[in-house]
Amino acid sequence: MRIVILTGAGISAESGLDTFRDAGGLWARHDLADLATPEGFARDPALVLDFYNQRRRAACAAKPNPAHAALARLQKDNGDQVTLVTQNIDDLHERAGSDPVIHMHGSLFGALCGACGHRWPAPKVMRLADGCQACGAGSPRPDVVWFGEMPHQLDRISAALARCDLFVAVGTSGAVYPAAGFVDLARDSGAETLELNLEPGDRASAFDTGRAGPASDLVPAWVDEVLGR
Ligand code: BV8
Ligand code: ZN
Repeated sequence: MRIVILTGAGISAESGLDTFRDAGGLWARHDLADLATPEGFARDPALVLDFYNQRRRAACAAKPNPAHAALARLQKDNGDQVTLVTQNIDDLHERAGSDPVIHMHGSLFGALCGACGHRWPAPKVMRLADGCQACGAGSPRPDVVWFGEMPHQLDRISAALARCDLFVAVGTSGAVYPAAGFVDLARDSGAETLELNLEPGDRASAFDTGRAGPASDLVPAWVDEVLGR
């Protein structure tokens, strides 16, 4: 059975990482226009670098939780039948043993030069003064996808959605596109769709089935079911 899994910030919540739209979440405390758009970065690059330095520090201090571990187990037992796509920019899926992980919105652990497109591993703390290693231009940015920017590997994701038998969304509010539309692509290609979330997301009605609860309970139980089939 070919499975596509899409994870969001909710899968890392029990590892202590902030979500965006829950009470007290990142977008409740910050204006996403200042921190997660190219315009915001152009206006105040130091503010944006600091925001991502803080999140990189938090991600390094966090540990994968049983939900990450269960998805890694599923991937190990099912090889190329499982396509894991994450909207998250932390590395908890990798640290739980998942491989490959499609980071459609980029990663905290990558740096990108806006001038020449060069990419390199991000230092723990990114500073404005650290120019690009290839062209020397100033203000390199985190290699993440901001609002208005093209997410990564969409053709690979769409191809997997077009031929999957099951699409599972874990811990995502379904508020941001094109990720929020993946359930429609999966359903249109005849796949079964399942939402695992603390509470129903914005696209809950588009899923065949929804289970409510914390990811660290729901995901291991669901993986046991799939592996037991
Ligand atoms: C683009 C990276 C052009 C940076 C992020 C229609 C089509 C296409 C685009 C648009 C469109 N309509 C509007 C747009 C523009 C925009 C958009 O969608 N805006 C929204 C606000 C309306 N989209 C874009 O700009 C995208 N690019 O459109 O390019 C294009 C067009 C078509 C096709 C291709 C390209 C780029 C968007 C990417 C922005 N970058 N993050 C960073 O991390 O700083 S967005 C960020 O928020 C995440 O990456 C994620 O994508 C998004 C949603 O976050 P979630 O992960 O879902 O987290 P959230 O807090 O919202 O929800 C948490 C969930 O977890 C909740 O449901 C909660 O109940 C649950 N939960 C909590 N605790 C637990 C739990 N679940 C289980 N267990 C728990 N313990
Ligand atoms: Zn450069």
